[in-house]
Amino acid sequence: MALLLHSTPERAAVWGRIFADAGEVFVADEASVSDPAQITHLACWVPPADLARYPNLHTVICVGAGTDHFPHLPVGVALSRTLAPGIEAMVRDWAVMATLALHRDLPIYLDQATRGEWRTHMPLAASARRIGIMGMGRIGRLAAETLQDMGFAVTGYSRSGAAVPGIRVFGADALTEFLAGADILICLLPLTPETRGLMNDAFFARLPQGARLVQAGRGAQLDMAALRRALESGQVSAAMLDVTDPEPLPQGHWTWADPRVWITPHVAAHTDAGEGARHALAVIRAGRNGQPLPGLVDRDRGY
Ligand code: NDP
Ligand code: OXD
Repeated sequence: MALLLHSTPERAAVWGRIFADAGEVFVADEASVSDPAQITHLACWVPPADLARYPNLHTVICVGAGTDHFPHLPVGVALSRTLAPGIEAMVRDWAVMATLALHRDLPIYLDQATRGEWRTHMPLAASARRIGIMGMGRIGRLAAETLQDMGFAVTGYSRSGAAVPGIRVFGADALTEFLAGADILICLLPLTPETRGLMNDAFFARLPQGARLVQAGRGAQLDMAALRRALESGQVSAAMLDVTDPEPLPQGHWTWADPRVWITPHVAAHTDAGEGARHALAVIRAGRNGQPLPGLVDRDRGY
């Protein structure tokens, strides 16, 4: 039984030390695999091309939270998404940063600054701004708590509508009602067949006029042409995007030059190497003890 890491030498060095301390067998890269039959676990962000090379592979561990880029794992191979706690905190920080920037009209002021224009726009108190968070999972719940503590009026939306203490959560059948109350919409959804292309013309039409968008889920959830139309009509007034489709977003894409849209290059979170390795150890041990795998992805549900 051995874990193969498909990552950078720097990360492999950290994982190697943690696995050595734990007495687990660790292979730092594909070139170091002497016996492919020994590999039972693979940890990676992007999987290596030829998984069939490892006949005894039974568990793949995604070192990121989103696993939409693992659609074709061999039947019988379990998929675990990392539960590294630093990811949740980092995406929460990015979402709060983007929300505050939109709440306090930063895109307008940055645009005015390019012309040296001193013009004020009436600021709103946090309590007067309704924040709607799509995706009330590990990250969405943390963002919701933080924004609520800052005084914003926060609601959530999830597939199940499962209760979150102190926050009204709408279920998948109440999207229209949820969107109608989202002055700033934050997307923290996984990419699944249901969420692909979700943010389209009809979707934007259900938001309050002039709504603002914070997108840290996955690029393919957002129809960029629909966003452009919503910006032109004033239905959406500004957007901050950390994820795009495609990534990297090509030079010359209209969003780069549009002062209402601010883009960061998928940097909301980065998995800490040590936290990633400790999650992998927890997966190995749970499997060995016949316990549920931490972070197990439901392949039918898609997250
Ligand atoms: P979780 O699996 O913990 O939570 C997912 C949430 O989305 C759940 O609340 C789930 O509902 C909800 N959901 C799923 N499908 C639907 C649907 N069709 N309609 C409504 N709600 C739905 O995921 P995380 O919070 O850990 O991460 C969420 C996503 O954030 C990742 O999948 C990834 O795409 C993105 N991400 C982006 C990063 C970045 O750097 N930009 C970094 C990390 C993550 P329910 O509660 O009912 O199951
Ligand atoms: C992601 C991540 O899922 O960085 O985007 O974890």
